[in-house]
Amino acid sequence: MMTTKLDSQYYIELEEKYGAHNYHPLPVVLSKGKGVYVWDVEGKRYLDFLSAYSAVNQGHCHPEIIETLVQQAQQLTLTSRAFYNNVLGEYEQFLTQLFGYDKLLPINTGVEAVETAIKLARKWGYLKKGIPEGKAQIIVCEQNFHGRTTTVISFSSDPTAKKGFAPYTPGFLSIPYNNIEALRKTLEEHHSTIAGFLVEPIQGEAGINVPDDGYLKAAYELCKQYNVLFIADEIQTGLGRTGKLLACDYENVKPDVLILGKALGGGVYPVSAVLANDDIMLCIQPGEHGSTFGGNPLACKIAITSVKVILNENLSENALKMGELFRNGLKEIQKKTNIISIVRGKGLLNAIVIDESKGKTAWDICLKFAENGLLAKPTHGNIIRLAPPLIISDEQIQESLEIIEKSILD
Ligand code: IF1
Repeated sequence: MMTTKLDSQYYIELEEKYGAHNYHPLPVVLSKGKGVYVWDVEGKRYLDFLSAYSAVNQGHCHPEIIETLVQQAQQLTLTSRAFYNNVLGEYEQFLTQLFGYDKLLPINTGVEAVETAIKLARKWGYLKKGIPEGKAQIIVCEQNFHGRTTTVISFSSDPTAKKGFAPYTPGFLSIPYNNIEALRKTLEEHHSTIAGFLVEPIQGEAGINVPDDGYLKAAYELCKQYNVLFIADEIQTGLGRTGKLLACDYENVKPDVLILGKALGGGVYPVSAVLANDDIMLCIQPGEHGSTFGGNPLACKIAITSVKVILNENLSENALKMGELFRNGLKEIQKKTNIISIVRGKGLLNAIVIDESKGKTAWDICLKFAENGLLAKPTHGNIIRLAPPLIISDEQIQESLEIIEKSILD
């Protein structure tokens, strides 16, 4: 019989030996999830404050989503787009009507949806805006995170994600985030060749970087002025996470191109999508873009249920309320210590910035959190992202605050 301690160690060593070393996980081996909780192989329970980077907004193994998965898996899972299937159209109708767009393009992972949006913007630039062939540019923001393909890392400012993977894809202009003047200047100078402005409504990887109120609206209006597509990457901020269905809703901005992913798959399946009106979406014609798995009936059914759960359970509203409660609690803890230099976020997308000069690293604190029953992960060294499933209750928020306080003051 192995001791329980050896159990975790066994799985960790297995991954270390046989898996590529492209991640550095916290030393916790999970084997079960339900709602806001996950359990490790020793049976220890944790509050999940990462939610698979916001892919599990509905909570782990949501019964309706699992039921949908099982039902559809027994009917039909994959046809490819060589044929029609009886779920894709209804899914497209549901999501386009919900968000108010003419069309949806279904794809699988977040970065594929970002790639889709880039291709769409370039095509629109040539066909509709009249940009000379090969000259289209897209404005992006410094500290962005949009995924890991060669094109997308080409405009990353994170050396870890980018260095050593050259040559890079040209056609991107990087400007400071949350800086309207920088956007205005770049548009003034280059507008005739600019097809789109790609932006995260809140920068996730950058450490939950919330822009000033009015930034998105002003950026959108500048885009209109210069006939440039406003492309919102709501892969992480979308579907209730920030306290509204979309983070752009805070400023009544309707992106020309909306990118969704993560929680669209309810934490059980990779599902992503790009939404736009006909004038833009129909620039892509049959054969010009696609994917084997995009729009498969299993994905579509899961996505319908995943979004319905967010709507029916009022998860945006809950994220707003619980987020308020949570940040207030964090600010109370902050008063008792000099370790937390900043508390920030919106809805349930939050972060604390750790002053590591006080002797504890963010990594050490996350290990302490885990020991005390809460899982979170540092980003950019000294920032800890705190983003539980949106179904979290009042009591569970209190429970999390107690763990955080105990771990930090210890
Ligand atoms: C990893 C970060 C989060 C995203 C936005 C597109 C994608 C992501 C706004 C790509 C993905 C993930 C991927 C994950 C880590 C994670 C992350 F810390 F790196 F930045 F969430 F904050 N747009 N974000 O956040 O989506 O292709 O992965 O489905 O390990 O790379 P994907």
